[in-house]
Amino acid sequence: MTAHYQVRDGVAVITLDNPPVNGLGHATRLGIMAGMTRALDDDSVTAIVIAGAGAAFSGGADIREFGTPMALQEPSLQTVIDTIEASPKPVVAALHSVAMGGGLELALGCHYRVVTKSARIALPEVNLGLLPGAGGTQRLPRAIGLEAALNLIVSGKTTTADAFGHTRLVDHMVEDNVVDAAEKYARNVAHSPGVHPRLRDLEVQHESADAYLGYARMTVAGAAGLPAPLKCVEAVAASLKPFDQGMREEREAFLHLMATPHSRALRHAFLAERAASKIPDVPADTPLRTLAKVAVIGAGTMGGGIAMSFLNAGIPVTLLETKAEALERGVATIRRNYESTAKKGKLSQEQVEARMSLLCATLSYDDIKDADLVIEAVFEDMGVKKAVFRQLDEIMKPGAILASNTSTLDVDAIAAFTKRPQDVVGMHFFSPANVMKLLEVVRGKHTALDVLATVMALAKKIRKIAVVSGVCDGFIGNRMIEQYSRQAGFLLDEGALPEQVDRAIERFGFAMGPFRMIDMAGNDIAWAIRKRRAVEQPSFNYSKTGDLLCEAGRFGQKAGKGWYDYKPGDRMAYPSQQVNDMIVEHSKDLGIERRRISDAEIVERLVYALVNEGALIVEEGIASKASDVDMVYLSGYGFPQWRGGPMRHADEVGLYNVAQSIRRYARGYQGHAWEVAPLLQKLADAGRGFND
Ligand code: 3H9
Repeated sequence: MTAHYQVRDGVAVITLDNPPVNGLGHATRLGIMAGMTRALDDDSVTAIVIAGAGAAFSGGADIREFGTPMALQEPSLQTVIDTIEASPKPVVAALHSVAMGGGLELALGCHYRVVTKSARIALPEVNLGLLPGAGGTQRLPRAIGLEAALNLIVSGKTTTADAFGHTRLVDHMVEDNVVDAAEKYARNVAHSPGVHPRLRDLEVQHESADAYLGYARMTVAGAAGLPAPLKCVEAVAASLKPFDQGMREEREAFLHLMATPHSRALRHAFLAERAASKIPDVPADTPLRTLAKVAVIGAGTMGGGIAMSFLNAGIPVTLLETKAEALERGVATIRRNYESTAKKGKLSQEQVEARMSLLCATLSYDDIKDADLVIEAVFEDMGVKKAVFRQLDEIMKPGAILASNTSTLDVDAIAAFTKRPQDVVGMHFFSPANVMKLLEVVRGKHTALDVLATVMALAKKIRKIAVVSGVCDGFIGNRMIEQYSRQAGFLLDEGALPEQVDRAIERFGFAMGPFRMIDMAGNDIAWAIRKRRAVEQPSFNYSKTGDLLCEAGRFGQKAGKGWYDYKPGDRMAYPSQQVNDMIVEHSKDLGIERRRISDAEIVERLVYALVNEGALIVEEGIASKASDVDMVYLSGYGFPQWRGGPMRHADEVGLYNVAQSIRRYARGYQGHAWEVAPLLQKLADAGRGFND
């Protein structure tokens, strides 16, 4: 049963009970309807309360049902709400903890709402590329006013209920014990004369609705390519019309949005994020190791950023360096970062001090030996890592988790420097570590299951999106980006220029094209990787343009010149005549007659390079599922959210079509770089997708 029924002293209490968040799936909707029927048929019942069991009133419609026939199966949420609203016996919603999406819409259909002050209220459908589709766009403006409702619906943001104390959204506010309060409230209103209040009967008033809505339309028009925000505005605008007409317009827009690729991708991204925390062979009830004390080794950019991630979550950190000067510099940088956030008004001075007070700086390994977790963020060199891990193995207490922030080195080799490889794990933060959401958790051959479970739980605490990767060169993200960057280079050889490549992929939705990105990260870093690769894998070739660029000292933004020119104090990338001439000259040297390359080809080659490598990564078990690859790209590499990640995008295009394109590119310039990944081919042949 996903909804319980009980009668207490003349009040029927229908309790939603569909863990984890009482999603309003088909079984729950059936349960509510069954409860309503029983309550209406029972003469001893004078009023009805609808409440939620556990940690939520309701998180809304069951997202996992979307795209299946169950989503629209009767009784629909609409039918449930209509039944409640038409009930001759008063229905009181008891809202606690979370009332979101369809959950809030269900409550708005009740006659009264008793609410805990701290309940989190939202209509977040827009984040899923949707709009509230069970009357939210019509009833919320009637409850809290046009402007407030529009803001909530278009932003999808969560607000605590105390902000609505003075509105028709809340009939009675309580601190806690909401069900008791709702029962009491229900008894009081049970015998009120006349019909019970229905939000649908109110009119939406606004002094200058046309002007306001015109402004809102203009504002959301900037939400590039996304249809939902504008549809939200239109649906809320329809709340000025008669209720039933507004409901019809809302319904039509909801069904339209549900079928868009944007919504499919955003729903995928939502579920992929939750799925990433689940590791197939790590049971959900794996006991976690205690993590009370954390240490970070290395106070450089990475170590400082990692330390800040913990301080931001209220977790004390000991920061260790070998030289006093480097340690002082590291601590000063952390303080400066916080002070600058405070200057922007995003932190109070007290918060700055509170965070700094959790930071302890030391030059002695003795001060970290009883830490539960130590994260090494020292120079990316196996010799240096070896010295650190030998030392850690000697001094750290038994059971401590020893983590490396390496982005390129073999975690199994690092683990082998210790006598406790089961306690060693990779924690690959992305720079700036205090800002970037992605954390690749690198699972070594011997990493213990409870170490993985503990690190994944910790990631949630420090608000990172953790994805598990097996050990391979570059792990998931950088291994894939290498193929993408390779194609970007080959495109230059053939006829494109950096600004065209960047513009094409940015129009596709990437936050930043490959050349602007590498100018920011530093061309010298990629150069060093290519040099290493030339020794390890001589047959793995690249366009030489990147080397020519570095030989000219054009290392990127930090040098004031890279693929683009930069002006002091200005991060804007200006196309460089010198670089463009160098590229054209290089094509001539190769004997290539440059051709006009379409933006569509640029996008396909870059994105399919990711997809094909992603398929190999899934096939090899480096990622345990395709949606993990998507999460890496959505949270760490600026892949457009509304495309759901490279693998999801490939599913949308159709794997057959992706494989065909790859085969076509394999016949072109540097075609040896393309070979359809066996998993991609297998799924294409079976008419399936990566995420099916
Ligand atoms: C809608 O309502 C449409 C209607 O307008 C119209 C209908 C006709 N369904 O985030 P967490 C699961 S659209 C199913 O880690 P937290 C989630 O997958 C919906 N499952 O926890 C995860 O499962 P698992 C509008 C859901 O405490 C578990 O709950 N509503 C749903 O950090 C824990 O999730 C939304 O968009 C759902 N609706 O945050 C609300 N919600 O353990 C989206 C969550 O198996 N949800 N799950 O991995 C949220 O914002 C957060 O999950 C919430 C809890 C704040 C509720």
